[in-house]
Order: sequence, then structure tokens, then C-alpha cells
Amino acid sequence: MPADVRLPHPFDPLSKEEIEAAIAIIKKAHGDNLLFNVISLQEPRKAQMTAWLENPASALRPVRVADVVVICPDGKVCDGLVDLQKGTITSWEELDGLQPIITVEELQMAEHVVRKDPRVIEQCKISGIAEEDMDKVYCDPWTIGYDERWGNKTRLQQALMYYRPDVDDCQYQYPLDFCPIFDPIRKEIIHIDIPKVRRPLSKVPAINYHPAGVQKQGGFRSDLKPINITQPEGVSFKMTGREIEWQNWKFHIGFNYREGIVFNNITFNDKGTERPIFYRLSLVEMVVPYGNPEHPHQRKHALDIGEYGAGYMTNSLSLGCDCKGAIFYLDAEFPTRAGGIRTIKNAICIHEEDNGILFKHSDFRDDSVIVTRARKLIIQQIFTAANYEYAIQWIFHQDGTIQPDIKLTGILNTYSMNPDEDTNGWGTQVYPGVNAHNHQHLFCLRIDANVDGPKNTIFAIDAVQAEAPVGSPGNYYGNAFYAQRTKLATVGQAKTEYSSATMRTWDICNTNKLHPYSGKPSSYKLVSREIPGLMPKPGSLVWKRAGFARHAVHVTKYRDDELWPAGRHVPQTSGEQEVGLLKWSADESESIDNEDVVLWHTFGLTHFPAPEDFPVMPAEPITLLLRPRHFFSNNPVMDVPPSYCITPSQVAAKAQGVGPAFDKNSAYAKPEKTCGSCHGENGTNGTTDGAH
Ligand SMILES: *[C@@H]1O[C@H](CO)[C@@H](O)[C@H](O)[C@H]1NC(C)=O
Ligand SMILES: *[C@@H]1O[C@H](CO)[C@@H](O)[C@H](O)[C@H]1NC(C)=O
Ligand SMILES: *[C@@H]1O[C@H](CO)[C@@H](O)[C@H](O)[C@H]1NC(C)=O
Ligand SMILES: [Cu+2]
Repeated sequence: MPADVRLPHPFDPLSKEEIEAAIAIIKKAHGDNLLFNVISLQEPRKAQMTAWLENPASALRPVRVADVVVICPDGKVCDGLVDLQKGTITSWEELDGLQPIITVEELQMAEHVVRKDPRVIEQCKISGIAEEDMDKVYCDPWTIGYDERWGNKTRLQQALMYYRPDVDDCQYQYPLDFCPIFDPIRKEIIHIDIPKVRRPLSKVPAINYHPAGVQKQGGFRSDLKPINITQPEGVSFKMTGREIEWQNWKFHIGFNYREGIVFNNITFNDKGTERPIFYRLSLVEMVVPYGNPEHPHQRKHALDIGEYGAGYMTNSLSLGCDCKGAIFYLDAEFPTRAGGIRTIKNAICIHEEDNGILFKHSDFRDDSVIVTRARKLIIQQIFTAANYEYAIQWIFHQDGTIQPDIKLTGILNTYSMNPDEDTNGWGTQVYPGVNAHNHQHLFCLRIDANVDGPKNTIFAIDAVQAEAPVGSPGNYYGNAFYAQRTKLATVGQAKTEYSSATMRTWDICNTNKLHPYSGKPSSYKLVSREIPGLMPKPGSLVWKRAGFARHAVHVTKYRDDELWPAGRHVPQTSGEQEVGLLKWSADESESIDNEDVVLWHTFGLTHFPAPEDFPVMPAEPITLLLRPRHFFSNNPVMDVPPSYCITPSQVAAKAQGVGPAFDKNSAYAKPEKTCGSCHGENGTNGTTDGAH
């Protein structure tokens, strides 16, 4: 249908034109001086979308709807929906006691106001900063978390203060000890939290990671030779709009202000059959609770995705060398507060990488061998949450595995400390005068399962010893063990924790489809091994606000719009009301056995800072796997051409195998026996010191 070509895919993010259309409709109805907080795709209702995906020619095409949040000049917040086809507002609701996501523009205002505020200037003086140096004072505005003194009626930020002696210095080595509270609607500082123990500005020389800073510390190393990656025939994936096809995978790549990358309708072509695996997959929330009990550090527990947005904070990947190879990019479009358009060029990068060995076997008795190399597809975004960077790579493998991989880098959040101060164990002195507090990074992955169809069941799988005692007839030698499968039949049963002792995994199963050999249901296994418990105690503010982090896994029945586990509007929630996942999983008796289910998985790490993390952190990876089990008839990658293969009969016949007999490309490969220079006694034979 050529007429359809111009239409956006129903999963596509709103285009610039659609955002502009929504803004015009809202302005016409509600006036010109609104602040546009969110204008984003309201994703199609699943029942309608599924019908359309199955039959795009005859099923009703889901209409484009804009999900809208605006802030009125008086600070009132409204949620709305705009039908972009009809050009009408279909829902408009004024909110009370809810604060919507904080935009980058709002964050940028705080610094200007802070520098001019006389009470801040006074505090800077007390810290040892002259009034004429106020342009060297910086602040990282954070969401306030929840502060009971102001509650949730006034939109607030807390300004974490720093000093930069030189504009190029890393500010996190000069933290200031006080914390102004900023109201972005009135554009003023409403209060300053001042600690009982004062900590004057550190005068320690700066340590910097920029080239001039590195020169000061001895300069750059010079022994790195270039690595070039070439793809002379181009890439192996195909993009149609925002749908990608690669190595039997096919799926849609969405993007929104909040979660950033969102995958929809992930399918795998299994020898001609398009098999659905996930309806939707994304990171939906995270929380970074800090562990220092002294006021006001309890407020440091950013819910970065709900409070700032992994989309809103995403980097333009054209600026750096974030990806290597032949790269395909997708942009992101967002509204500005005033109702314009902000384009983030190259918000997503897509590329392939070699991935080592896919499989190999050599037979010790006859020198036959097969070795096949793997390729991976990486879909990446990187977002900056003030001091931290999160590089989110979604890695697709040829064998049907999906590997969400997160690299944590950027800079530690820091606080000032006096020369002989005791950190009390709540932090580490990573540089003189710099206290980096203990914290966690907990991410919530939302898996809208669709393994061979929407009706799925979750099982917890644990490696356990046989019950029968040693010496008993059933386990005479005591060595028996097996995979215990526990069906998580209700929402209550599915609230589960990790156990490394039993190597616990969670299997997303289609119990209606059993494997012909194993007799086990077709499934995808969630393999995740970095699942720390939530450190803030039950009853604490973080425990209440970030309810999703109370368990490693929650499972709920699918319902439209149940996307964000800490609630739709996250800043300044008190945690007193059960919102998001806490609400959706409140009825613990609800059956999730053979239903359309969503699995929510919280994973991450607990970070005790160390000097190696300073002044910029070498990237620390966290990875997890979604692996097909009992899904394919057998190894699904035997048809990937091997790098080299020779069978026993070919070895016996001294025939050639398939592929290069051995590495002829590397300058360091051992030369063939027949070559002239092999007999050299000068030490060049097979050594690696002669780089040609
Ligand atoms: C997903 O896409 C495939 C085509 O790739 C289609 O056959 C299938 O019906 C789609 N629908 C769902 C709900 O996954
Ligand atoms: C490798 O890449 C560098 C940098 O892009 C380029 O200057 C050089 O010519 C390349 N070398 C080869 C052998 O392609
Ligand atoms: C807003 O604050 C009030 C107390 O002032 C509290 O009762 C309510 O639960 C808060 N709302 C949310 C969504 O947390
Ligand atoms: Cu950290």
C-alpha cells in the first residue's frame, strides 16, 4: 500500500511535525504561555495494535495520540491526550500534589539563580569564595527527592554546590558544604540547608582528566597502535523506517523522553516462521540511593528515569567516538518548554561488532576442527545524569540471546570533608577533601513477554540437591542434583529474590508449547547475577518511593499504560501512596498463570567508591542475558558460515577444509614450515617482537 509509506509506524515516536501539531492544538485551547513538559507518543492500545500487526491491510490502524504534560504559569500541572488524527484534545486533567518530570531546561536555570542569590553569596564567602568569584560557583541541580518540609505542592530542586577554580577544572573535586533549595516556577532560592559542621573550600591542587591535566601528570602513553574496523561490503542489518532486520531478528526501535530506547514486537525468524518473543522491552526506572544518614544527604536518591528521563538526558552521539565501525543513527525529537522543538541528533547508534567465538570444537584424536565466529548487533544510547554517565547497550546475538549491558562511567557524586574528618564508613576519601558517599545503582527492566504468543508463565529455576540423604537407595553416593522449577502462579508468589547459591534464573515460559525433545515449555531465561538487595531499610523513604526495588522480580498481568513502576509523575512523591508497581502488584492473589504477563526485574550494583574512580570513573559494566531455552529445536547458529572447518575424513585425505587453513593475515602468525626465514637463529621465528 504505497499510501501507507508516508504514515508513521504506530510504534514510531512522535515526529517533529506531530509534536508541533499537538502544541498548536493545546495552545489554541489553553493559551500561549504554557510550559510544555512532555509531548510523547501514547503507545497504541495493545489489543488494537496486536490486531493491526497481524493484519495491517484490513485491521484498523491505531491512531496517533500525543500524551501531554504541561505546567501552567501558576505552577498548576495538567495531563492531557491529543488525538492527532482528529486534531482534538480527548482528555485534560488538572493534577494536585504531583510534580512532572524535570527537564534539562529547568535544570539549567538553577545555576544562574544560585550565583545571584545574596544568601548563597554569603554562604560562599563563609566557604572561602570571594564575591567576585561567584562565576566560578556551579551547581548540579537534583530533584529534591522528597522533603517533608515542603511536600509536593511546590516544584523544587536541590542544588548540589561546587567550585571550579578554572573553567576547565573538574568541579567535583571542590564540593561546597551547603545546599540551596530552588523553586523553578518562581525562579528563586527558597531555603539553604547548612550543615552543623562547616567544611571550607578545599585548596588542594586540581587533578584533571583533560589533555592539559594529563600532561601535568606525565602525559599520554604512546604505545597504542591503531585498530581499524572495516566493513568493506557495508552492514548486515536492514532498516525499514525504525524496524530493523538482522540475523533472523526483527523488531521496532522506539524512543521516548523517559525510558529512552524502547523495543517493540521483537521476533525471531526460525527457519521461515516469525516467532514472537517480547512485545515490549525497555529500562523503565532506576534509583540511586546514597548511604550517608546525615541531613540532607538522605535526599540523594535520584530516580533518574522517572525524575529526569533517560530520553531527555540522552547524549548526541555525533559529538564523541561513542561507537566504532559502520554506524547507523536515529535522532530524537522533543518539545522545548516554550513549545519549540529540540532535536537530539544521533540519539541512538546501531552497529555490528565481532564477538569472538560463536562455537568451536576440535577432536583431540584426529585434528579435525570447526570454529565459527560470532557477530553482535549493538543498539546504544548514552545518557548523562548530572555527574554520571550511563551507556546502555542492547546487544542482540545470533543465537537468539538479548543482552542488556550497561556501562557506568562519568564522575562520582562528591561532598566536601575536612582534613581529619571521619567518613564514619558512609563514604570514602577519594581525593584530599573529597568524600564520595556509598550508593547503589538499581535499574528496573520491564519485559512484556510474548514467547510464542502472549500467554506466558514465569518459573523460578533453582539448582538444588536431591532430597534423598547420602546412603539412601535414591541417592546412595549423595551426588544427585536437579533444576527445581517453581511456578510463580500468582502476583504474590512472583515477588522473588535472587540466590547465587542456587544459581536462580527466571524462565518466561509458554506452557502451551512443549519442546519435542526435552518436553519443557518454549521459554526465554532471564540470567542476571548482579542483584544486590535494596540497602535502605524497609519503611525508609527510598523503600517507599522506589517500591520496585524491594524485590528482584515482580510479575503483573498486562494492562495498558502500566509502564513506569515508580508512578507516572515521580518527582516529590512521598511514598505514602502506593503508586506504580506497588499498586499494580497489590492484589497478590491475582493469577499470572498462562496469562499475558509483564516481568519487572530490578538489578544493579552497590558502589563503595575508591580513589581509582576519581576524577573520572573507568566504565564498570553490568550485564544480563535473556536466553532462548527449549525454544529452538537445536543449536540455531549451525548455519553461520564457519571461519574454518575440516572434518576427520578431510584430515585423513589431507584435503582442504572450508575457510583459511590458518591465519595468514596476522603479521605475528607462525610462518609456514616451507618459508625461507623459518630457520633463522636470530630470534625472529614466531616471536612477536618484529611488527611488520
Ligand atoms: C510482530 O511482527 C510480526 C512480523 O515481524 C508479525 O507477524 C506479528 O504478528 C507481530 N505482532 C505481535 C503482536 O508480535
Ligand atoms: C586506519 O584508520 C586511521 C584513522 O581513521 C586512518 O588514518 C588510517 O589510514 C587507517 N589505516 C588503514 C590501513 O586503513
Ligand atoms: C503529596 O504530599 C502529601 C502530604 O503533603 C501526601 O499525603 C501525598 O501522599 C503526596 N503525594 C504523593 C503522590 O506522594
Ligand atoms: Cu556509582
